[in-house]
Amino acid sequence: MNSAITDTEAQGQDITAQSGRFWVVTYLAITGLVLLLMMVFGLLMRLAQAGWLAIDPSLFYEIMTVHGVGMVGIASLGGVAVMWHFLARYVSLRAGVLAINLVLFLVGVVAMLAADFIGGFAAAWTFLYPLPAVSGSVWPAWSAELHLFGLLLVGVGFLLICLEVGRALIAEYGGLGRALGWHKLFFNSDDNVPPPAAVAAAMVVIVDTPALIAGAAVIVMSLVNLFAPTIAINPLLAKNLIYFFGHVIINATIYMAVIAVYELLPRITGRKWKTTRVFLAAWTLSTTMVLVIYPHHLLMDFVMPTWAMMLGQVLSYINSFPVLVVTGLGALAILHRSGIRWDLVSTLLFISIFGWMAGVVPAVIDATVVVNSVMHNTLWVPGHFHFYLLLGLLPMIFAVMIHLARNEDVTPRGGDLTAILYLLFGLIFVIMFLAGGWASVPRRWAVHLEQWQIWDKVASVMAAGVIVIATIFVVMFLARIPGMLRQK
Ligand code: HEM
Ligand SMILES: [Cu+2]
Repeated sequence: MNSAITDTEAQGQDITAQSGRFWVVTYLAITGLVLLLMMVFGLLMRLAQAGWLAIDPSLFYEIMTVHGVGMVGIASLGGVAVMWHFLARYVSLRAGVLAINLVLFLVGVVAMLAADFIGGFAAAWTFLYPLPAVSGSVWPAWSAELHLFGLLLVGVGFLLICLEVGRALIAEYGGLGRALGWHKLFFNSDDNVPPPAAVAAAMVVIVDTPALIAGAAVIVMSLVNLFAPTIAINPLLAKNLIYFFGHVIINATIYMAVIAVYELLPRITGRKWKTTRVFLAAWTLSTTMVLVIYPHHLLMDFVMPTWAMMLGQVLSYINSFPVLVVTGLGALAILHRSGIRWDLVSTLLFISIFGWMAGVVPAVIDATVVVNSVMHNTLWVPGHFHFYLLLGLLPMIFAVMIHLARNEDVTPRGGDLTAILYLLFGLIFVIMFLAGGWASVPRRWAVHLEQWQIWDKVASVMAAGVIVIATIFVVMFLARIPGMLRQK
């Protein structure tokens, strides 16, 4: 780092750090509130499927669209907040980008809410071509246009974040390869070795930038098709672009949020999370693989080239393991004989590692062609991704919220029972999805047969439990905001 910082520079950095903190807190507050709202929407869907609540099917699909795109969007916003908060200690980030992204995000969200709830757009967060334009007059073209336009704004905002984080990493480490620690990995050089937070951020920049560009490209193509229906798109190309975008974006949310594990467990236990060569190799491997395994979403598209499918299946098996293993083993190594006294933050972090690891198992099972031909489009799919998002990603974000609410003081203060209740409710909730999938209950159906509803009913009760506990976490955070902002 630069040792000759002048007073004005130092002052400038201090102000940047302060405004960075303001935006991170704002991001997390919005994340908490939107998460709760989207969870309630999820509960409404589950209640409708259980037969306990009458919802018009077209409203169900509107809610499903809002819940899907809303959760993915807010997971990204929360992930950015976590990444930014910790990364800002190592590289110099310009907080103004957070403000610009937030404006684009909020305008985009308002556009999508209007398009879906007023215009009736309900083509799911995957907006698969040509559905937006061919709704069988369920929704007018303007609502599809407005929704896609809103999504485009949100994507552009996140692209700006990626560019800024990429710029800061390059400025500090001299290149994205060096931010991934390649000089240490390949040449065993100990020169300015990036901390785990920077390695994860570099991976996110590398994978999210092309994903967001692919997403923007296919959104613009769909918009052109909506305005000029004679201009058609190759549907297979559209599907590839959409799933490349969607797959990478949702995966990257965890790669941002896991920085909380790398930063907080060491502070709690007083031990360092070292950037070893094994750690670096794992992150480099996952960086490349996460980009090429998206065809596991197209395993039933027989027109896809066979090699792409084989790549999708085989690399899906391997993809998650490197980072999962270094994170899981790294956490165990840090915890082993550390004399840790469990409390809310550490328990949430531990749950998050479990939820992420365990949630990957049903995902990998589904990425197998013979299984996929049975499980494709069943509730198995929401089963696996709710597993690692609800029990992997969210606990990481909640842990950071509570950590900030406690003024970053890591003295154990109890509260682990609340976290365990969250795990319990969440686990049974996702198991109900998996059980439905096991019995071949289709996903994305507003109306369920009576014999499926037992799982829907149990899931509804558990979802209510999850919402209560999540509300406690969010309120703990919101209540402490004035104190957080007053702090240096
Ligand atoms: C209390 C918590 C939650 C409840 C009750 C809930 C409920 C639901 C339900 C009922 C569906 C539709 C399943 C179907 O029949 O196909 C769904 C879909 C979905 N959920 Fe959740 N969910 C919750 C949390 C989350 C979280 C935390 C995320 C991500 C961070 C998430 C992301 C999604 C996505 C992406 C879809 C797919 C929508 C689609 O098929 O287009 N959910 N959720
Ligand atoms: Cu995927």
